[in-house]
Amino acid sequence: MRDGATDDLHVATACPLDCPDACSLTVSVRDGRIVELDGGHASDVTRGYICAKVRRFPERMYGPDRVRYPMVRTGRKGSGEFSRVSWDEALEKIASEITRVRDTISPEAILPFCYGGSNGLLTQDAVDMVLFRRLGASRLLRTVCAAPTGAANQALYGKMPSVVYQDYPETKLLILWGVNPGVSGIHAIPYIRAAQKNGAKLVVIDPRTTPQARAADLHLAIKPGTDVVVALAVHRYLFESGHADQAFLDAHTTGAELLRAKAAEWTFERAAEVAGVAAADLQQLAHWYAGSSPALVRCGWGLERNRNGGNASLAVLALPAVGGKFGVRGGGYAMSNSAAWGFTRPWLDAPEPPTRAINMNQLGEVLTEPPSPPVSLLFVYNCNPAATIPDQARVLRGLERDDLFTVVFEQVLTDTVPYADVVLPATTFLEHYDFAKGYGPITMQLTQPVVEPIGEAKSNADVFFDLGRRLGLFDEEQGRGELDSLLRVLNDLPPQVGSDLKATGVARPQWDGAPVQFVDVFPRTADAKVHLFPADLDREAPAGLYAYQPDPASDRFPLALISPASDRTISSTLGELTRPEVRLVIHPDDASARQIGDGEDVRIWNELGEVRCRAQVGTWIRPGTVVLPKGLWRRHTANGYTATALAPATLTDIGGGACFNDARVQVERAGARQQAPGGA
Ligand SMILES: Nc1nc2c(c(=O)[nH]1)N[C@H]1C(S)=C(S)[C@@H](COP(=O)(O)OP(=O)(O)OC[C@H]3O[C@@H](n4cnc5c(=O)[nH]c(N)nc54)[C@H](O)[C@@H]3O)O[C@H]1N2
Ligand SMILES: Nc1nc2c(c(=O)[nH]1)N[C@H]1C(S)=C(S)[C@@H](COP(=O)(O)OP(=O)(O)OC[C@H]3O[C@@H](n4cnc5c(=O)[nH]c(N)nc54)[C@H](O)[C@@H]3O)O[C@H]1N2
Ligand SMILES: [Mo]
Repeated sequence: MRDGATDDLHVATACPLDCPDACSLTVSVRDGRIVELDGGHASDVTRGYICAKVRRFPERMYGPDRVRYPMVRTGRKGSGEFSRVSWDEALEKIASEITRVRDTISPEAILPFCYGGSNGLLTQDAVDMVLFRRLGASRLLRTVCAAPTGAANQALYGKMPSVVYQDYPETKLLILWGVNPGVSGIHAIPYIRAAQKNGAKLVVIDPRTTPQARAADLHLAIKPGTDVVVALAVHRYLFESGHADQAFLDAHTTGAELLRAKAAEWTFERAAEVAGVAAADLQQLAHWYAGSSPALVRCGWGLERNRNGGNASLAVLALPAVGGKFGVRGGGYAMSNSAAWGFTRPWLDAPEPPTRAINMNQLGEVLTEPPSPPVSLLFVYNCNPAATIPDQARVLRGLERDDLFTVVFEQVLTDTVPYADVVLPATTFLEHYDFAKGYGPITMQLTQPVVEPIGEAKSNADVFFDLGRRLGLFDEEQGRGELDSLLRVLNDLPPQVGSDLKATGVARPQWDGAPVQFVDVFPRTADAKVHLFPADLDREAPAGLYAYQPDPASDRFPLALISPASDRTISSTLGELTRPEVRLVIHPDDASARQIGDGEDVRIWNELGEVRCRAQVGTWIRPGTVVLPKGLWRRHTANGYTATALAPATLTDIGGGACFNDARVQVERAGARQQAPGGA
């Protein structure tokens, strides 16, 4: 479409970044350059507006931190000294290193390392995965996020599609549990407000007083990691007060009696003591939940990132089954809808080899205490592990290893790039094709290139295809890169989805994108029942199902540190843009006990590391808990370490997930300021 007045070109596309909303976009282009990015109307929920950070995406594309051409390392690892080479030289070097490691050590000494850069169907688990499978590389367990909630949702319901934003206004009780949509999925907010306007009560369960908590009828500012006992106290009430839906339990579930037995010990008083809230508030929550229909639990990811995260997710997601909340529009649960489409990836035509699996949360340990065979070649793409993986100091030590060959395929000069032996420039979603699949709203949209690639940047599909051919793993039959992959995916998608995407750029599932649970969609477990006490998870969890493992706080490290999503970045993506100074949020009681005033320099530390920045004293965090944002870059703190330096590399009880919100720390005044913080 051309704009008569300015002659700008307006291109419709979609945002595939790691956020539930998957916004449709309108991008304005002038003389081959993007001049504006705004919301589109193709998706049902974008409604013409987008978040402030993605609006700034052109600054990222054209900015000074952009990787524009391939480079090889010339200085020591971490120094960031590189010289420019051609694509041919860079790929030949990588191919020869892959061959060397494969032939002289083991194919399993190669580890592809990728996560959430783009959640699209083309940029991940496509050509890249075929290449690494054919090589026989180690497999990566992609557990840094959503592993516990995913395992719980899978075991209970086989990841049945869940309630979408559009149906929130139908509910009478909305519980936002460990989720902060005002930051992490902003298009939910108008629907939450509509629900409240329609008379719904709002409950927020979060250690922070988020804006949604402020607007809530009830805010439970629980201690991090105690969600499992809060949910079990509600279960106990439902079972013991006659509010469990016995007919539903008999017809549609297994294991209800075992869950009931686990919940029995959690009286409101006991659970309140563990969670650090008033018993009367727990009772209020239970009464409202028992008495409301439709009632909706919107489960987020804040509650999964601790030692009890898997059991917490199970207990929370099991509530609508016990309470009988399914079968009505606006009732049930809302969790990730990433699996809602229900198709696997037929274009992934290389079977998964039975090679070694490495949990990505343990990268630091894997690199510094090498297993046999060691990881000798690390191929990083769609991920920024130097900033986002737990135990940052150890990850960085591992990346410094001289006998490790590291490839970083990136859009910008992230904190991981300085550790690369070879850097490859990647296109962004405004320069390549992709499929944007939301995990809040259930839509799929075509992402298309809006401008020519910047510098010599190339798409994942093109680069992995080229590399595979150099290694003799691909021939012409696998196509020639991105466009062939695009067509392959379009043809392999379910027919209606593929043809809708071709015709309009957007597809919705058959129930028009807004399924009612137990009316339009049902559990996708083998027997179509809800498994309230899944035996395999019971064996996996160290203390068994629905167990609470106590708070690890000690006299040395008495404070819990959490690092929730911020409105400045998506994980660490966009962290290169200027942002306000980063501060540690601390409650006035904790601050005054340490003689810390607002704005003073502090040192936050534990046995894994230390972070230095300034304090922000505020009552919007419960006493005993402190907050740093997720997704910081090393330049954002005074000493170059972030919250991930304090996050333990221990795993969650279920799913092998990351424990970002399970850090225990001490905080003290840092005295005179040594060094100004980076950023703006
Ligand atoms: N702007 C923005 N949007 C994002 C992202 C981003 O980085 N920035 N990240 C995207 C990604 S990758 C994800 S996974 C999602 C995450 O989306 P959310 O789940 O909303 O993200 P978080 O901020 O990690 O956690 C939500 C809330 O949980 C609270 N919390 C922390 N610990 C606990 C606990 O033990 N129990 C309870 N009940 N609450 C707790 C935090 O205070 C926070 O307010 O957001 C996506 N959207
Ligand atoms: N302290 C703390 N840390 C956390 C969390 C927390 O709660 N607290 N939460 C975690 C969560 S929820 C998540 S999901 C992880 C995410 O952690 P990561 O997977 O590391 O995600 P990002 O930080 O977004 O980094 C993605 C990188 O991929 C690149 N990229 C994007 N698209 C492409 C592409 O098409 N090709 C290539 N080659 N590269 C591309 C981007 O430029 C970006 O640098 O972070 C985790 N880190
Ligand atoms: Mo995430």
